[in-house]
Amino acid sequence: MQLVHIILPVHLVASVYAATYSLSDNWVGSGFLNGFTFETIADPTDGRVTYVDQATAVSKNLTYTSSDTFIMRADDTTVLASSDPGRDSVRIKSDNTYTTHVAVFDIRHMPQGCATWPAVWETLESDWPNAGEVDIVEGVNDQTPNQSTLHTSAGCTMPDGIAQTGTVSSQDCNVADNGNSGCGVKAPSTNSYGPDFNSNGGGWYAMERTTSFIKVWFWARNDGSVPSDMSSGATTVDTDNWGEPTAYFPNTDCDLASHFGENNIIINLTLCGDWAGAVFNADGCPGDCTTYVNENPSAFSQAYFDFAAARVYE
Ligand SMILES: *[C@@H]1O[C@H](CO)[C@@H](O)[C@H](O)[C@H]1NC(C)=O
Ligand SMILES: *[C@@H]1O[C@H](CO)[C@@H](O)[C@H](O)[C@H]1NC(C)=O
Ligand SMILES: CC(=O)N[C@H]1CO[C@H](CO)[C@@H](O)[C@@H]1O
Repeated sequence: MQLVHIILPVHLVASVYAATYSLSDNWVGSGFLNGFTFETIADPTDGRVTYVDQATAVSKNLTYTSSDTFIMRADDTTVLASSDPGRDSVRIKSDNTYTTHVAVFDIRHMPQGCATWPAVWETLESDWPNAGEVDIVEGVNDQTPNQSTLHTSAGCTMPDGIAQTGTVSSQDCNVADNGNSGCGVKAPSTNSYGPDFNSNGGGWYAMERTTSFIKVWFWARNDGSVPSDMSSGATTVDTDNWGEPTAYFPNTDCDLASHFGENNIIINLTLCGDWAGAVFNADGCPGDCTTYVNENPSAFSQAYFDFAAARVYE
Protein backbone atom coordinates (compact mmCIF):
# COMPACT_ATOMS: atom_id res chain seq x y z
CA MET A 1 0.00 0.00 0.00
CA GLN A 2 1.28 3.45 -0.84
CA LEU A 3 1.29 6.29 1.63
CA VAL A 4 0.78 9.61 -0.09
CA HIS A 5 1.53 12.85 1.72
CA ILE A 6 -0.59 15.74 0.58
CA ILE A 7 0.42 19.26 1.59
CA LEU A 8 -2.72 21.21 2.28
CA PRO A 9 -3.11 24.99 2.59
CA VAL A 10 -2.99 26.47 6.09
CA HIS A 11 -0.08 24.12 6.71
CA LEU A 12 -2.17 21.11 7.54
CA VAL A 13 -0.51 17.86 6.54
CA ALA A 14 -2.80 14.93 5.95
CA SER A 15 -1.75 11.38 5.21
CA VAL A 16 -4.09 9.83 2.70
CA TYR A 17 -4.02 6.21 1.70
CA ALA A 18 -4.33 5.84 -2.02
CA ALA A 19 -6.22 2.62 -2.65
CA THR A 20 -3.53 1.01 -4.79
CA TYR A 21 -2.09 -2.28 -3.57
CA SER A 22 0.56 -4.66 -4.95
CA LEU A 23 0.32 -8.44 -5.26
CA SER A 24 2.09 -10.19 -2.36
CA ASP A 25 0.64 -13.73 -2.41
CA ASN A 26 -0.81 -15.48 -5.46
CA TRP A 27 -2.17 -18.98 -4.89
CA VAL A 28 -3.28 -21.04 -7.87
CA GLY A 29 -3.52 -24.85 -8.11
CA SER A 30 -0.76 -26.55 -6.10
CA GLY A 31 0.30 -23.13 -4.78
CA PHE A 32 -2.39 -23.59 -2.11
CA LEU A 33 -0.47 -26.63 -0.79
CA ASN A 34 2.61 -24.47 -0.24
CA GLY A 35 0.99 -21.33 1.16
CA PHE A 36 -1.38 -22.93 3.65
CA THR A 37 -1.09 -25.31 6.60
CA PHE A 38 -3.68 -28.06 6.98
CA GLU A 39 -4.98 -27.80 10.53
CA THR A 40 -5.79 -31.07 12.27
CA ILE A 41 -7.41 -29.42 15.28
CA ALA A 42 -10.67 -30.52 16.88
CA ASP A 43 -13.37 -28.34 15.33
CA PRO A 44 -13.89 -25.42 17.75
CA THR A 45 -17.51 -25.22 16.61
CA ASP A 46 -18.26 -28.85 17.59
CA GLY A 47 -18.89 -30.04 14.05
CA ARG A 48 -19.24 -33.67 12.95
CA VAL A 49 -15.86 -33.56 11.19
CA THR A 50 -12.30 -34.81 11.49
CA TYR A 51 -9.89 -32.31 9.98
CA VAL A 52 -7.11 -34.27 8.23
CA ASP A 53 -3.51 -33.32 7.47
CA GLN A 54 -2.24 -32.49 3.99
CA ALA A 55 -0.82 -35.94 3.21
CA THR A 56 -4.10 -37.61 4.20
CA ALA A 57 -6.16 -35.06 2.28
CA VAL A 58 -4.10 -35.61 -0.87
CA SER A 59 -4.10 -39.41 -0.59
CA LYS A 60 -7.88 -39.53 -0.01
CA ASN A 61 -8.41 -36.95 -2.79
CA LEU A 62 -10.09 -34.59 -0.32
CA THR A 63 -7.60 -32.11 -1.75
CA TYR A 64 -6.95 -32.10 -5.46
CA THR A 65 -4.95 -29.65 -7.54
CA SER A 66 -4.42 -29.05 -11.23
CA SER A 67 -2.76 -26.13 -13.01
CA ASP A 68 -5.76 -23.89 -12.37
CA THR A 69 -7.79 -25.70 -9.70
CA PHE A 70 -7.65 -26.19 -5.96
CA ILE A 71 -10.35 -28.48 -4.58
CA MET A 72 -10.96 -29.14 -0.90
CA ARG A 73 -13.88 -31.23 0.26
CA ALA A 74 -15.51 -33.45 2.83
CA ASP A 75 -15.41 -37.22 2.38
CA ASP A 76 -18.43 -38.47 0.40
CA THR A 77 -17.85 -42.23 0.41
CA THR A 78 -17.67 -43.46 4.03
CA VAL A 79 -20.58 -44.55 6.22
CA LEU A 80 -19.67 -43.59 9.78
CA ALA A 81 -20.46 -45.37 13.02
CA SER A 82 -21.68 -43.16 15.83
CA SER A 83 -18.41 -43.98 17.62
CA ASP A 84 -16.34 -42.56 14.75
CA PRO A 85 -15.00 -39.06 15.43
CA GLY A 86 -16.52 -37.40 12.36
CA ARG A 87 -16.53 -37.18 8.58
CA ASP A 88 -13.12 -36.32 7.13
CA SER A 89 -12.86 -32.70 6.04
CA VAL A 90 -10.27 -29.97 5.50
CA ARG A 91 -9.38 -26.73 7.25
CA ILE A 92 -6.47 -24.67 5.93
CA LYS A 93 -4.72 -21.60 7.34
CA SER A 94 -2.38 -19.26 5.46
CA ASP A 95 1.23 -19.36 6.58
CA ASN A 96 1.40 -15.57 6.30
CA THR A 97 -0.49 -13.03 8.40
CA TYR A 98 -1.81 -9.68 7.24
CA THR A 99 -2.94 -6.31 8.58
CA THR A 100 -3.71 -3.68 5.92
CA HIS A 101 -4.40 -5.68 2.75
CA VAL A 102 -6.79 -6.78 0.08
CA ALA A 103 -7.69 -10.50 -0.19
CA VAL A 104 -9.35 -11.82 -3.35
CA PHE A 105 -11.03 -15.24 -3.68
CA ASP A 106 -11.99 -16.49 -7.14
CA ILE A 107 -14.34 -19.37 -6.31
CA ARG A 108 -16.05 -21.65 -8.85
CA HIS A 109 -17.95 -23.79 -6.36
CA MET A 110 -18.58 -23.76 -2.63
CA PRO A 111 -19.72 -26.61 -0.37
CA GLN A 112 -23.40 -27.35 -0.83
CA GLY A 113 -25.87 -29.57 0.99
CA CYS A 114 -27.68 -30.03 4.28
CA ALA A 115 -25.24 -29.96 7.26
CA THR A 116 -22.53 -28.04 5.39
CA TRP A 117 -21.06 -24.97 7.07
CA PRO A 118 -18.29 -23.51 4.89
CA ALA A 119 -16.36 -20.36 5.74
CA VAL A 120 -13.69 -18.14 4.24
CA TRP A 121 -12.47 -15.86 7.00
CA GLU A 122 -9.56 -14.24 8.80
CA THR A 123 -8.44 -14.19 12.39
CA LEU A 124 -5.46 -14.93 14.64
CA GLU A 125 -6.41 -18.12 16.47
CA SER A 126 -3.88 -17.55 19.28
CA ASP A 127 -5.33 -14.12 20.13
CA TRP A 128 -9.07 -14.45 19.45
CA PRO A 129 -11.08 -12.27 19.76
CA ASN A 130 -8.57 -9.50 20.57
CA ALA A 131 -7.03 -9.66 17.10
CA GLY A 132 -10.50 -9.60 15.53
CA GLU A 133 -12.30 -11.88 13.09
CA VAL A 134 -13.59 -11.06 9.62
CA ASP A 135 -15.93 -13.64 8.11
CA ILE A 136 -15.80 -12.87 4.40
CA VAL A 137 -18.34 -15.50 3.39
CA GLU A 138 -20.03 -17.98 5.67
CA GLY A 139 -23.34 -19.82 5.70
CA VAL A 140 -25.06 -23.08 6.59
CA ASN A 141 -27.42 -25.64 5.07
CA ASP A 142 -27.57 -23.87 1.67
CA GLN A 143 -29.49 -20.90 3.10
CA THR A 144 -29.05 -17.76 1.01
CA PRO A 145 -28.17 -14.98 0.91
CA ASN A 146 -25.60 -15.28 3.63
CA GLN A 147 -23.33 -12.88 5.17
CA SER A 148 -20.10 -11.11 6.02
CA THR A 149 -19.51 -10.50 9.72
CA LEU A 150 -16.99 -8.98 12.14
CA HIS A 151 -16.38 -10.45 15.59
CA THR A 152 -14.36 -8.38 18.07
CA SER A 153 -13.61 -7.67 21.71
CA ALA A 154 -15.89 -5.23 23.56
CA GLY A 155 -16.45 -1.68 22.30
CA CYS A 156 -17.01 -2.09 18.57
CA THR A 157 -20.32 -1.35 16.87
CA MET A 158 -21.46 -0.34 13.40
CA PRO A 159 -23.46 2.87 12.82
CA ASP A 160 -26.76 3.30 11.00
CA GLY A 161 -26.99 4.45 7.41
CA ILE A 162 -23.92 2.79 5.92
CA ALA A 163 -23.38 3.02 2.14
CA GLN A 164 -23.40 -0.63 1.15
CA THR A 165 -25.48 -2.85 -1.10
CA GLY A 166 -26.08 -5.49 1.59
CA THR A 167 -28.57 -5.47 4.46
CA VAL A 168 -27.51 -5.09 8.09
CA SER A 169 -28.48 -8.03 10.29
CA SER A 170 -26.74 -6.90 13.49
CA GLN A 171 -24.58 -3.96 14.59
CA ASP A 172 -22.78 -5.09 17.76
CA CYS A 173 -19.49 -6.80 16.87
CA ASN A 174 -18.61 -7.81 20.47
CA VAL A 175 -18.31 -11.61 20.77
CA ALA A 176 -19.68 -11.40 24.33
CA ASP A 177 -23.02 -9.99 23.14
CA ASN A 178 -25.95 -11.64 21.35
CA GLY A 179 -24.49 -15.14 21.51
CA ASN A 180 -21.46 -14.06 19.42
CA SER A 181 -23.56 -13.31 16.36
CA GLY A 182 -21.18 -10.42 15.57
CA CYS A 183 -22.03 -7.47 13.33
CA GLY A 184 -23.23 -8.88 10.03
CA VAL A 185 -24.33 -7.74 6.61
CA LYS A 186 -26.28 -10.00 4.28
CA ALA A 187 -25.41 -9.96 0.61
CA PRO A 188 -28.30 -8.76 -1.60
CA SER A 189 -28.28 -11.62 -4.09
CA THR A 190 -29.02 -15.31 -3.62
CA ASN A 191 -26.24 -16.20 -6.06
CA SER A 192 -23.69 -15.11 -3.45
CA TYR A 193 -23.97 -18.44 -1.62
CA GLY A 194 -24.82 -22.12 -1.93
CA PRO A 195 -26.64 -23.79 -4.83
CA ASP A 196 -27.39 -20.52 -6.69
CA PHE A 197 -23.74 -19.47 -6.42
CA ASN A 198 -22.64 -22.85 -7.79
CA SER A 199 -25.13 -23.10 -10.65
CA ASN A 200 -24.03 -19.62 -11.72
CA GLY A 201 -20.35 -20.61 -11.92
CA GLY A 202 -19.48 -18.96 -8.61
CA GLY A 203 -17.81 -15.57 -8.52
CA TRP A 204 -15.39 -13.39 -6.63
CA TYR A 205 -15.23 -12.31 -3.01
CA ALA A 206 -12.81 -9.56 -2.07
CA MET A 207 -12.04 -7.92 1.26
CA GLU A 208 -10.14 -4.69 1.90
CA ARG A 209 -8.92 -3.95 5.39
CA THR A 210 -7.40 -0.63 6.46
CA THR A 211 -7.35 1.09 9.84
CA SER A 212 -10.31 3.21 8.64
CA PHE A 213 -12.64 0.51 7.32
CA ILE A 214 -13.19 -3.08 6.30
CA LYS A 215 -15.06 -3.64 3.03
CA VAL A 216 -16.30 -6.84 1.41
CA TRP A 217 -17.41 -7.10 -2.21
CA PHE A 218 -19.10 -9.94 -4.04
CA TRP A 219 -19.40 -10.19 -7.83
CA ALA A 220 -21.22 -13.10 -9.46
CA ARG A 221 -19.36 -14.83 -12.32
CA ASN A 222 -21.42 -13.06 -15.01
CA ASP A 223 -21.57 -9.65 -13.30
CA GLY A 224 -20.77 -6.98 -15.90
CA SER A 225 -19.41 -4.60 -13.25
CA VAL A 226 -16.60 -6.87 -12.09
CA PRO A 227 -13.36 -4.83 -11.89
CA SER A 228 -10.85 -6.17 -14.39
CA ASP A 229 -7.78 -5.69 -12.15
CA MET A 230 -9.44 -7.91 -9.52
CA SER A 231 -10.82 -10.57 -11.88
CA SER A 232 -7.69 -10.85 -14.05
CA GLY A 233 -5.29 -11.26 -11.15
CA ALA A 234 -3.36 -8.11 -12.06
CA THR A 235 -0.16 -7.31 -10.16
CA THR A 236 -1.75 -4.18 -8.70
CA VAL A 237 -5.36 -3.36 -7.82
CA ASP A 238 -7.06 -0.04 -7.14
CA THR A 239 -10.05 -0.52 -4.86
CA ASP A 240 -11.20 3.06 -5.50
CA ASN A 241 -12.59 1.74 -8.78
CA TRP A 242 -14.47 -1.20 -7.30
CA GLY A 243 -17.74 0.57 -6.56
CA GLU A 244 -19.98 0.38 -3.52
CA PRO A 245 -19.11 -2.64 -1.37
CA THR A 246 -21.53 -5.37 -0.42
CA ALA A 247 -20.59 -4.84 3.21
CA TYR A 248 -18.90 -1.77 4.71
CA PHE A 249 -17.60 -1.66 8.27
CA PRO A 250 -16.29 1.85 9.08
CA ASN A 251 -14.24 2.83 12.13
CA THR A 252 -16.70 5.49 13.33
CA ASP A 253 -17.82 3.48 16.40
CA CYS A 254 -15.04 0.92 16.37
CA ASP A 255 -11.31 1.62 16.55
CA LEU A 256 -10.27 -0.91 13.95
CA ALA A 257 -6.59 -0.30 14.66
CA SER A 258 -6.97 -1.62 18.22
CA HIS A 259 -9.66 -4.27 17.55
CA PHE A 260 -7.78 -5.95 14.70
CA GLY A 261 -4.21 -7.27 14.60
CA GLU A 262 -2.26 -9.63 12.36
CA ASN A 263 -4.70 -12.17 10.88
CA ASN A 264 -4.33 -15.44 8.98
CA ILE A 265 -6.68 -16.45 6.19
CA ILE A 266 -8.61 -19.60 7.15
CA ILE A 267 -10.82 -21.72 4.90
CA ASN A 268 -12.80 -24.46 6.59
CA LEU A 269 -15.67 -26.81 5.99
CA THR A 270 -17.44 -28.25 8.97
CA LEU A 271 -20.65 -30.28 9.18
CA CYS A 272 -23.42 -29.70 11.76
CA GLY A 273 -21.85 -28.01 14.80
CA ASP A 274 -23.02 -25.00 16.78
CA TRP A 275 -24.68 -23.22 13.86
CA ALA A 276 -25.49 -25.68 11.02
CA GLY A 277 -26.60 -28.33 13.52
CA ALA A 278 -28.71 -25.94 15.57
CA VAL A 279 -30.83 -24.78 12.61
CA PHE A 280 -30.74 -28.06 10.65
CA ASN A 281 -34.50 -28.75 10.77
CA ALA A 282 -35.46 -25.08 10.60
CA ASP A 283 -33.54 -24.91 7.32
CA GLY A 284 -35.58 -27.82 5.92
CA CYS A 285 -33.06 -30.61 6.48
CA PRO A 286 -34.30 -34.02 7.61
CA GLY A 287 -33.89 -35.72 10.99
CA ASP A 288 -30.90 -35.41 13.23
CA CYS A 289 -27.84 -33.66 11.75
CA THR A 290 -25.21 -36.03 13.17
CA THR A 291 -27.15 -39.12 12.05
CA TYR A 292 -27.60 -37.56 8.61
CA VAL A 293 -23.84 -37.02 8.32
CA ASN A 294 -23.02 -40.51 9.58
CA GLU A 295 -25.36 -42.43 7.30
CA ASN A 296 -25.46 -40.46 4.03
CA PRO A 297 -22.00 -40.07 2.48
CA SER A 298 -23.44 -39.44 -0.98
CA ALA A 299 -25.23 -36.36 0.40
CA PHE A 300 -21.77 -34.73 0.47
CA SER A 301 -20.86 -35.13 -3.20
CA GLN A 302 -21.30 -31.35 -3.60
CA ALA A 303 -19.58 -30.49 -0.32
CA TYR A 304 -16.45 -29.00 -1.87
CA PHE A 305 -14.70 -25.72 -2.60
CA ASP A 306 -13.21 -25.21 -6.06
CA PHE A 307 -10.87 -22.21 -6.05
CA ALA A 308 -9.57 -20.79 -9.30
CA ALA A 309 -7.24 -18.56 -7.26
CA ALA A 310 -6.74 -16.64 -4.05
CA ARG A 311 -4.57 -13.55 -3.89
CA VAL A 312 -3.38 -11.05 -1.33
CA TYR A 313 -2.36 -7.47 -2.13
CA GLU A 314 -0.58 -5.18 0.33
C1 LIG B 1 -9.93 -36.47 -7.44
O1 LIG B 1 -10.75 -35.32 -7.52
C2 LIG B 1 -10.75 -34.70 -8.78
C3 LIG B 1 -11.57 -33.42 -8.66
O2 LIG B 1 -12.85 -33.65 -8.18
C4 LIG B 1 -11.30 -35.63 -9.82
O3 LIG B 1 -11.29 -35.01 -11.09
C5 LIG B 1 -10.45 -36.89 -9.85
O4 LIG B 1 -11.01 -37.83 -10.73
C6 LIG B 1 -10.37 -37.50 -8.46
N1 LIG B 1 -9.41 -38.59 -8.49
C7 LIG B 1 -9.72 -39.80 -8.04
C8 LIG B 1 -8.62 -40.79 -8.11
O5 LIG B 1 -10.83 -40.09 -7.61
C1 LIG C 1 -14.21 -22.46 11.36
O1 LIG C 1 -13.75 -22.30 12.67
C2 LIG C 1 -14.13 -21.09 13.32
C3 LIG C 1 -13.67 -21.11 14.73
O2 LIG C 1 -12.39 -21.50 14.88
C4 LIG C 1 -15.59 -20.80 13.29
O3 LIG C 1 -15.85 -19.49 13.70
C5 LIG C 1 -16.07 -21.02 11.91
O4 LIG C 1 -17.43 -20.84 11.91
C6 LIG C 1 -15.67 -22.40 11.46
N1 LIG C 1 -16.29 -22.70 10.24
C7 LIG C 1 -16.17 -23.85 9.71
C8 LIG C 1 -16.85 -23.97 8.42
O5 LIG C 1 -15.52 -24.78 10.22
C1 LIG D 1 -31.82 -16.75 4.27
C2 LIG D 1 -30.99 -16.43 5.45
O1 LIG D 1 -30.94 -15.31 5.88
N1 LIG D 1 -30.29 -17.43 5.98
C3 LIG D 1 -29.47 -17.37 7.15
C4 LIG D 1 -28.38 -16.31 7.08
O2 LIG D 1 -27.65 -16.23 8.29
C5 LIG D 1 -28.40 -16.02 9.47
C6 LIG D 1 -27.45 -15.94 10.63
O3 LIG D 1 -26.64 -14.84 10.52
C7 LIG D 1 -29.41 -17.11 9.64
O4 LIG D 1 -30.18 -16.87 10.80
C8 LIG D 1 -30.29 -17.17 8.42
O5 LIG D 1 -31.18 -18.24 8.54
